[in-house]
Amino acid sequence: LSLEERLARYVVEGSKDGLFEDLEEALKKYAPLDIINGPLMAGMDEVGRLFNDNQLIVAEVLQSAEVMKASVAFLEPHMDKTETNTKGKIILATVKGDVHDIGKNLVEIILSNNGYEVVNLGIKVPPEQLIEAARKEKPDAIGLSGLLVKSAQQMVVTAQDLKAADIDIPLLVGGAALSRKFTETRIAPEYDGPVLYAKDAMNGLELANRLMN
Ligand code: B1M
Repeated sequence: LSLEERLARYVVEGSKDGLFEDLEEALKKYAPLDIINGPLMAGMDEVGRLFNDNQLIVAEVLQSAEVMKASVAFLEPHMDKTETNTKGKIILATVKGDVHDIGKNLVEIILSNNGYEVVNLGIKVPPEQLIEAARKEKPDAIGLSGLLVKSAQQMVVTAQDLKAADIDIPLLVGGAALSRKFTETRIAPEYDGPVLYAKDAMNGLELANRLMN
C-alpha cells in the first residue's frame, strides 16, 4: 500500500499500529491539514460507507474516531500558528442530540491557531446552555456543528431560541448534514443576525476572518 492508502487504512481499521511513524513520514510531503483532509478523511468517508452498509458496528466506528483524534492531536503541533490571540472570541458547540465532535474540534484547533479565543462547550449542547454562555462570555460569534440529519433541524430551533433571547451575534454553522441552501432558506430566516455556512474547518476560519473585519 502507498503511504496515503496506509493512512486511510488506519482509520478504517481503527488501528494505531505504525500510525505515528506514517504520519511523521507524511509530514515530509504534506501540510498537516492536507493529511487530515486527504487520506484521513478518505478513511472516515469509507467508515461512513461501511457503517451505512452494516459492515461496521458503532464500537468499531468509535475506534476509527479514536484513530482520527489521535492523528489530529499528533499533527496539531505542526500546524501554522499566529502568536496573537486577539482576533475575536468564538463559542463552539455540537448541537443538542448530536455527539459527533471531530469536525468541531478541528475547527477549534484552526481558529485558536489563527488568533481566536475559543470557548468549546462540547457536545449535545442545548440552546439554553448556549444562551447562558453567550451572555457570560460575550463572544463575537457562535459556531454550531452537527452531523445528523436531525441536527440540521436542531440548528433551526437553536437559531429561534437564540433570537428569542435577543441574541443576534453572527452564527457560523457547519457539518455534514448541512448545506448552504439549508442554511440560507431554513436557518437564516429564523435569526436576526448573520448566519454563515462553512463547508469545512478552513472555510470556517475564512468566514470568521471576514466577520471580524
Ligand atoms: Co456517526 N453518523 N453516528 N458516529 N458517524 C455519521 C454522521 C453518518 C453519516 C454515518 C453513516 O450512516 N453513513 C450517520 C448520520 C446519518 C444521518 O443522520 N444522515 C451517523 C449515525 C447514524 C450515527 C449514530 C446514530 C449511530 C447509532 O448509534 N446507531 C450515532 C449518533 C449518536 C448521536 O450523535 N446522538 C453515531 C455515533 C458515532 C460515533 C460516536 C461512533 C462516532 C463519533 C465520534 C466522535 O465524533 N467523537 C461516529 C462517526 C465517527 C461517524 C462518521 C463515520 C465520521 C464523522 C467524522 O468524524 N468525520 C460519519 C460518517 C461520515 O461523516 N463520513 C458518521 C471527520 C470529521 C473531520 O468531519 O465532522 O464532517 P466532519 O467535519 C468536517 C465538516 O463537516 C466541517 O469541517 C470538518 C472538515 O474540515 N465542519 C464544520 C463540521 N462542523 C463544523 C463547524 C463549523 C465549520 C465547519 O463552524 C462552526
